[in-house]
Amino acid sequence: QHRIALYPGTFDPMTLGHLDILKRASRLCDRLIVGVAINRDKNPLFSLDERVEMVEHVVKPLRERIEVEVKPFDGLLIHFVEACGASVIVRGLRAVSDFEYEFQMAGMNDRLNPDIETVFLMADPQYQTIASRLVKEIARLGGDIDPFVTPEVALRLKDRFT
Ligand code: COD
Repeated sequence: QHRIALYPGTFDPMTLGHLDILKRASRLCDRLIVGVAINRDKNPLFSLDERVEMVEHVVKPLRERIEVEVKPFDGLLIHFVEACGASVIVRGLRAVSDFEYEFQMAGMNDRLNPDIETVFLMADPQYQTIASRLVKEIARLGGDIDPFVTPEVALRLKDRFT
């Protein structure tokens, strides 16, 4: 059976926490699609194109082992999952604070399509506290972001704030 998993997110920008989840997910499926959400509500710092480019760069090494695709999406997640032919949604869990939001989303998506399973993965402890929101704040205030993102993403953040 050819199992397709979808890892959706805003990825504004993709961090080492996201990458760790991606690596773990790549061991659980035959094909992995990273869905980059337009997410107008979150008012992203990086444009959709920039976010897709950064994800493309980050996933390159994974392609030696598994088929990885990066696709932008708008609208309802479950419709996108169906259009991709995926059977699994991958989400990352950090602390308890993530749980309520993730629990609700997984529950609602299950109501919308019970044949699609949401799977939660935990990042390695060294990446668990990394959040795109805080990385952007640190970059904006001139702090060192190198431990939290890939060099490519770090460059873009530094560019954006100088
Ligand atoms: N360690 C582990 N996991 C992490 C880390 C970390 N350091 N950082 C982030 N993650 C996880 C997040 O918990 C999340 O699961 C995933 O990585 C992506 O994170 P983000 O922040 O980039 O993405 P989100 O949470 O903004 O993505 C939300 C969606 C865009 C998926 C959601 O809003 C959505 O589905 N939108 C489409 C509209 C829709 O269908 N709405 C109805 C939903 S029921």
